[in-house]
Amino acid sequence: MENELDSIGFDAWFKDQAEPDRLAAGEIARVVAAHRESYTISNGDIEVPAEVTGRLMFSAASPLDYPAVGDWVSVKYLDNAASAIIDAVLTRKSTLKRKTPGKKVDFQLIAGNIDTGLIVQSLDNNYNIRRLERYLVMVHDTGIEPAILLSKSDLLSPEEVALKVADIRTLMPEVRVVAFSNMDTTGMGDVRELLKPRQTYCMLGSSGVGKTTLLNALLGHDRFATRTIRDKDGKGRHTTTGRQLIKLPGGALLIDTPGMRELGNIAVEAGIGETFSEISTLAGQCRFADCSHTQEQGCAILAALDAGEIPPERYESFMKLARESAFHKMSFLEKRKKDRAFGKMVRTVMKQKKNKR
Ligand SMILES: Nc1nc2c(ncn2[C@@H]2O[C@H](COP(=O)(O)OP(=O)(O)OP(=O)(O)O)[C@@H](O)[C@H]2O)c(=O)[nH]1
Ligand SMILES: [Mg+2]
Ligand SMILES: [Zn+2]
Repeated sequence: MENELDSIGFDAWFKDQAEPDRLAAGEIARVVAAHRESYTISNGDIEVPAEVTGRLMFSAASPLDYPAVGDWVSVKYLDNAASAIIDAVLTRKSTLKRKTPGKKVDFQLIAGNIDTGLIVQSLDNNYNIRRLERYLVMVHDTGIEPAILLSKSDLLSPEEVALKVADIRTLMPEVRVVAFSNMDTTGMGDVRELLKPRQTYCMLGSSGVGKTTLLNALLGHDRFATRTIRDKDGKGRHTTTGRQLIKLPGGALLIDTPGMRELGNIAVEAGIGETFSEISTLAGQCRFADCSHTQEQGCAILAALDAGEIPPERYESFMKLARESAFHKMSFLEKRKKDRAFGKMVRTVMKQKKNKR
């Protein structure tokens, strides 16, 4: 039994979280699909439908207390193991979440226990460095390792692809970047090499970038529905609706998710620091510890901006995310006041920069 759990990512760390007698009884499983109100769980051998106990529902204080795809759970099997009930979610190694769209600061759970977040962007009109930064912040914030997959390389010349990859490597030198095509299979070897057995990966990215097409390609057959040619622009529609964890032939565990329309404002701090590491390092050198990096004398970030060491767009997106992050810790009234004042400040700084040049 335990060996089968290992094959779907169970390791010593999770073993420590599980009650030994539940483990010995074969009552530990992984959530491999999350539907609206039910789940599919797997023990590495069989998959069965499952629901949560009333007690778990009752004691849940937030959506984060419910099981998500990727979670390890303790279960009781029913009807000769034809179905199961989930009574507890084991402590997560990592929690991939995003703020729900809208004003309220609520989180939506995307997946649990992800080792690597695969940020997928297509190299056509979906390619956008600023959006990439947002995804990176989201992934970094949860302590998950990010990797960037650039799909649809067949739509660009090899030179154009190389330029875009080089751009990203300059801005984010510590993140792995792979360009590939599901159509002409360029780079598929690199993608496969990235995916290690028993490690859990989650694909994140806008609708239509080719996440499910990649999953099918890695599986070697068209198991899951992708957007059809006729529905080419597929406005506002997601082809994938649920979240599923699939074991690939090489032994890696891959979660496909529906494309995200917007990331919402992300209330994060650690993630910003890592994604903008060159800027946050400078922040430590500002004269004032509470420097807002907008007007202070002795601000190391403004100095670097002036010296052209930080591109203005990068400064702007750092400030925007930092502001959103601080914003969510404030009350509504504070927010309204701050938002206007701060927006004005950043605009003034940018204007001064432009006038100088
Ligand atoms: N040219 C080209 N088209 C691709 C590639 N990969 C996927 N596509 C096409 O892009 C469209 C969208 O692909 P999907 O795999 O359904 O996209 P998705 O990211 O899963 O979208 P959602 O499930 O809505 O989030 C389909 O028409 C695919 O055939 C690629 O590498 N090159
Ligand atoms: Mg899909
Ligand atoms: Zn500063």
